[in-house]
Amino acid sequence: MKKIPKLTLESVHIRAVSVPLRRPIVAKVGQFDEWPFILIDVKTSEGIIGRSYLEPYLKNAVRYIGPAIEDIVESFKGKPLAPLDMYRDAMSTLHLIGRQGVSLIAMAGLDMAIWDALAKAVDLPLAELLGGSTGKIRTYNTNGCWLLPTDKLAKEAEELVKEGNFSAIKIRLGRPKLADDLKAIANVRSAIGDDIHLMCDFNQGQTLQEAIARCHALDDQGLYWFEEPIVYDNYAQSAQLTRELKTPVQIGENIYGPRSFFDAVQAKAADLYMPDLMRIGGVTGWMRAAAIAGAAGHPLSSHLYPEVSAHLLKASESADWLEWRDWGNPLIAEPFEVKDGYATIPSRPGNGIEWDEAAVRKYAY
Ligand code: SMN
Ligand code: MG
Repeated sequence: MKKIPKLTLESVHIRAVSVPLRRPIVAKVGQFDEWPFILIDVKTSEGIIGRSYLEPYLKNAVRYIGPAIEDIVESFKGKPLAPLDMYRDAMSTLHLIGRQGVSLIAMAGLDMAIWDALAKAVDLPLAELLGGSTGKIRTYNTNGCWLLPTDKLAKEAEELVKEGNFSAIKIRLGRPKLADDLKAIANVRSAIGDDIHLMCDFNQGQTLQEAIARCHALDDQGLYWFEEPIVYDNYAQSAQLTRELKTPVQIGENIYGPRSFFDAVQAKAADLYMPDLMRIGGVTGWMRAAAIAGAAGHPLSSHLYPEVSAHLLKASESADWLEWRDWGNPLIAEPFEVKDGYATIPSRPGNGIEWDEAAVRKYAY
């Protein structure tokens, strides 16, 4: 039998890059012309390198997330690569500076890279290491239809569908006037027809009172879900909206760690959940949240991080939709194929992320 090497954490290599966006982001969370990534390479003494990235939204964030990652690595140097142990030990010390925010994001980045190394060591794709399989996962296109002037949306929506023969796309809503949100929906529908699912995202841009008025007014528009209608962490108010509305409420991209995820589920804050890997706590945090969502009967989608999320959805009981965004594609040696509304998880070992080093040099800052 082939002997599988036990891996030991040796060091971490962190690089900051920023990739120009094909379609600039205009959203309630901010406007972005480029998208920063923190690339993480975890080196083991056995020579296997685990890779992951973080999407910190803000270019300056690498100044504090980078040192946080290095600090955690410092305390685990020379120890066996065991992500569950690292998660537990880091949580028991990180509470001193807070278990959410930067500390959890740093942990999550490392955790994803470590799981990649472990999967490579046993020569399996991450989905298979977790007991699932590779192959296809349904995905919707999130690469556009931001809060643009409504007359720009029809053409863009049509492009979004065509880019991968998608059966679902996401638009952003929450314009100052209801009439403009209705125009946005009508323009998009006129371009893509009735057979494409239309998700919509409010990015927390409304108060509860505004959301009650706006979401009820849009409840018969046939939208697939209402994402983050209000501030992400008021689970009681979110539960009220979830009870009142026919359209399913989707939240999760801003939930930090499986414990808060559990709180949201217990509060019945939403119908649908879509964790974000850097906030839910990497692969370890995701799998714990996925168990909660599965047991509670909530469909689980993803937020950003399409490559690692695709593997994890394959290992999640209530897997629903992969959010597809291609902003990181230039950095990745072999981007995942997206065709006919499905992303294909490659059968190579690990999470499938290797860097295009020429592109990394080009976009470094
Ligand atoms: C989003 C993602 C990234 C930047 C802005 C907004 C959005 C989503 O919340 O769900 O894709
Ligand atoms: Mg969102």
